[in-house]
Amino acid sequence: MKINKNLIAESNKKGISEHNSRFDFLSATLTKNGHDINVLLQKLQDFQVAIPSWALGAGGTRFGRFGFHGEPANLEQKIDDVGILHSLTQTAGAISLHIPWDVPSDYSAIKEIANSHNIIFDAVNSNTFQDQKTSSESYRFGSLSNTNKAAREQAIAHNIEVIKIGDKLGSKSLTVWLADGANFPGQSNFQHALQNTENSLKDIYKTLPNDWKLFIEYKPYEPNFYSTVIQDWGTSLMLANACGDKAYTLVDLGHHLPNTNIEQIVSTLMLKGKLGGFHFNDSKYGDDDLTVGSVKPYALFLIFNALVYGMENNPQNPYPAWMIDASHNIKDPLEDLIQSLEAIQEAYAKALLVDQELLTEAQQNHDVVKCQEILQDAYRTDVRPLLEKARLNRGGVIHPINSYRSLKIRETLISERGANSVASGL
Ligand SMILES: [Mn+2]
Repeated sequence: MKINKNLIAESNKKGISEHNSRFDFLSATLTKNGHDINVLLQKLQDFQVAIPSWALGAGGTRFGRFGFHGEPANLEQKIDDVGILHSLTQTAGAISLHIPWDVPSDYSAIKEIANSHNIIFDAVNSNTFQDQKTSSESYRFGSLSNTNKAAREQAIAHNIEVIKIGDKLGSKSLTVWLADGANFPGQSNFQHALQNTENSLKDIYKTLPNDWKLFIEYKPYEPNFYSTVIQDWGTSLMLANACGDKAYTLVDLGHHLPNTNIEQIVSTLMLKGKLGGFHFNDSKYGDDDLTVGSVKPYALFLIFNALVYGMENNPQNPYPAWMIDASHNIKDPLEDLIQSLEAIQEAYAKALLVDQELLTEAQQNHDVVKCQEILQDAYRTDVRPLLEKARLNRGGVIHPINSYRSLKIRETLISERGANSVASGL
């Protein structure tokens, strides 16, 4: 299914006059407060978030999975789904592939489909957290950290293969997330596990093309519950530094213990020029992978405030690769992703409204009350008309969820693909 310009225009007819009056009011208020509306709009229009190929079908828990009708059954259909998201929101201009779930059979055909949707290939993701039918070694006791050299070599070779696949598609980065760790005290020698991981990452890094980046993700627990080898940002940063200039830390919002100050982590990494990638989701307890902004929108805003500060003040840090990393257990995955994209843009827009000069002045004067006022004044602004305008300017819709429903997109996908199609890899 493809959404053409006529459908978009038709869909926008209903809400346009209300949008105009809401936008005019916000635009006048922000202009009066010294903001340049066109600069804000351009930044929002340029902000694109990659959609991971595994988020387009229903996820599941270790207890089971409730499928969603009309799921994309192959890579072509997954790219089509991101195309739908991008047509409506104009914010999802990239797809992040998971290997081996999404290995293309015909590269030029796949590139053509993506091109027709104006979608590029973002970071490729390797998988050493489950065994493949064809593999000779098992990852039951780890991959890059495994005490068994043959298992480590298999995991290294897989990552190198993923780089080659990504290179053929135009990807420029590899994300490594390791499930390696231990379930019980005494099971693993921490030092050996870390040293093996460092050596393995260096072997992968050696094969990285010059214009590529390596993103090293961390996570404190799960699927191993006593320890993980790359448990936190400090360990990830150490490994990235050991590899070299093209290696970076990747922050996933759900990969922290409850109440961790993620905005401070972001600031530290950007100061050191080492924040490479960023995975959005939300959580109440752990790596819950819930819709972005559904539980802690103010925390997301504070993180974006640190990101915006870093993007404006840290030329030593490359522009981060943004991706949603969530799982959709009960919602329509496409509706869930639309809500996440909206929450990301909203937090970004609000962070752009923070008067950084005024904040610095208040910080230097130790005016703690004023500091809080500046942040919360930005946070309390209803920026949704700004998001609507940014979407309209790029050819998207005013209200993505409303349009998704009124255009009967899920119904069309079900009639095209069948009610029982299951997303590959899940
Ligand atoms: Mn992640």
